[in-house]
Amino acid sequence: MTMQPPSQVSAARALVDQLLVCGVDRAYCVPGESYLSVLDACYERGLPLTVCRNEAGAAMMADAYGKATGRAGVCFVTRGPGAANAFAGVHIAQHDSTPLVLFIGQVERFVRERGAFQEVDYRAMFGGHAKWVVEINEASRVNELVARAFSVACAGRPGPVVVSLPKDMLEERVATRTHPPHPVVETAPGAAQMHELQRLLGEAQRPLLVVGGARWDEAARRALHNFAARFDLPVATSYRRLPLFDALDPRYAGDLGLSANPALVKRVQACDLLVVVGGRLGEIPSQSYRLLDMPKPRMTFVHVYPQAEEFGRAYSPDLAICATPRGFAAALSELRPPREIPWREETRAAHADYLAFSSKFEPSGEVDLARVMTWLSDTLPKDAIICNGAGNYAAWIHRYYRFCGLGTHIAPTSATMGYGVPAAVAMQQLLPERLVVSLNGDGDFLMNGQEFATAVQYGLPIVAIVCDNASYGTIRMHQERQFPGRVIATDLRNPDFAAYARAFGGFGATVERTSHFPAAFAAAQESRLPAIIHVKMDPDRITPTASLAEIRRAALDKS
Ligand SMILES: Cc1ncc(C[n+]2csc(CCOP(=O)(O)OP(=O)(O)O)c2C)c(N)n1
Repeated sequence: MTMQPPSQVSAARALVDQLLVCGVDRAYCVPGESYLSVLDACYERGLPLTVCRNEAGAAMMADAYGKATGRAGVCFVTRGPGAANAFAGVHIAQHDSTPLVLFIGQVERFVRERGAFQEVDYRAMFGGHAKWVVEINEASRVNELVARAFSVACAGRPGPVVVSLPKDMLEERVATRTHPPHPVVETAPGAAQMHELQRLLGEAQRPLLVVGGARWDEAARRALHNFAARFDLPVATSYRRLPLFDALDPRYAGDLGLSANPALVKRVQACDLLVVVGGRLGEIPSQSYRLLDMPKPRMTFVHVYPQAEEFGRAYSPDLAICATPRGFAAALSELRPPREIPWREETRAAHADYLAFSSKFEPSGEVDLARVMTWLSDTLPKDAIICNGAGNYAAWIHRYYRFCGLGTHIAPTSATMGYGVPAAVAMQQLLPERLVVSLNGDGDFLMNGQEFATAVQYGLPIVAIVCDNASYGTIRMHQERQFPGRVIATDLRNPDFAAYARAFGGFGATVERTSHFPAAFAAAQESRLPAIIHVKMDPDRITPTASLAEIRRAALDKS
């Protein structure tokens, strides 16, 4: 049989063909003259693009897509300023272990190294952030290198890959064939390691599991729940990985993130076997590296992670298992619980502590975010998706919202402001039948609030809630702790966010009392438009537990 000679197409067209082979069904972009030929190839091949208002928004949408699907999110931006704007998304994807491929139009090859218009060395720019940065200089290698970009982004610990595309290279005609997509390999634990884990569980009196990281799917999550049920193990979730374990499962012990329940922190410190599955136990879940002794925790420490380089980075494990969450979860059914489980009461107490912490209301102003969050948690469908960025307002989500399904919370572990709106846009477009709610601080919202226009453009009825305390509240809190009373650069004079929504063609409502929130939310949903609910908060209610005045007083007393 003779092989058909490959046909001649532009490298841009070869690239888009390769994307389709790699399973890409949407890309997020801000157009640029540097990669017009790729846009045209998308036009020709029917690859859907979501056109955004800022490359930061586009890259965050691609990250949210990657988080929700486990497949690489794809973003196209122009050189120089476009790439600079997209940087935030690459940073998030690195910290969150999200597979993401960022394509950047680059200057022509024949002007490289002259400091040509918007020329940037992307290896230098993204080198410390991306898993791989490649500039494709040979049109004939587009298929090979694009296929590899997806492989690298998804392998082991997933992360971002940056592909630079010189404009003239994209326009060259080449005879190429698409490459088969690389398989994404699940690594499974060895029999000896599972045997050792079985032994450790047999000896434990007070074990505790912490789940985190990426690369989970429904089957792995279910297998983990079954394992926890058979062993009656208490399970905590790592920072911003709350949906990995059902909050209402009787074994859920709570969220080991920012402002974690002090009872949970104590419980982790007092356990005799700590099994961390999928996550890194980074600075936030390790409570600023004060949770455990370094480098060797006092308890027996088992770390399950998909990339061996991570072991011992902060904490030395007694048992290191290099496996993906799916590979590990699939092996859990082999383990047998002891005939008598000594920690049953401890598991009941852990869940009771969680329930008590997440239902205790502190004093508040006219708007009580604890009650708003509880109302949302009790009222929204269990598969509603909550997206947020960073700010103290998020502490109420972590504490009061009870997540009960994979992918129901999409938020950056890098605590990057401005993520909540683009993430919600991406989620609503990906999953049109689901209710998607974006939670934002006032400072947070205006970092990428322009993507509300994208929601309007594509008819995506997200409900964006803006928690307006007229300040960069988190920083004001830190300011009061460190420099009490010396307020600078943290006050904000805000627009009317409901009017902002209407000006964009959406629905807007303002809420100044807790009791008005449900009606505003219902009206937002009934409008079937992208909506903003402007929630006016008391600036003094800065955390779920302490007011600014209390924080200032405590700081003054100390000084
Ligand atoms: C992109 C980005 N810039 C700056 C910060 C530092 N930062 C963390 S929280 C915060 C203030 C957030 O204010 P706001 O969104 O109004 O929420 P609040 O804390 O008032 O609830 C800032 C500036 C950050 N995390 N991300």
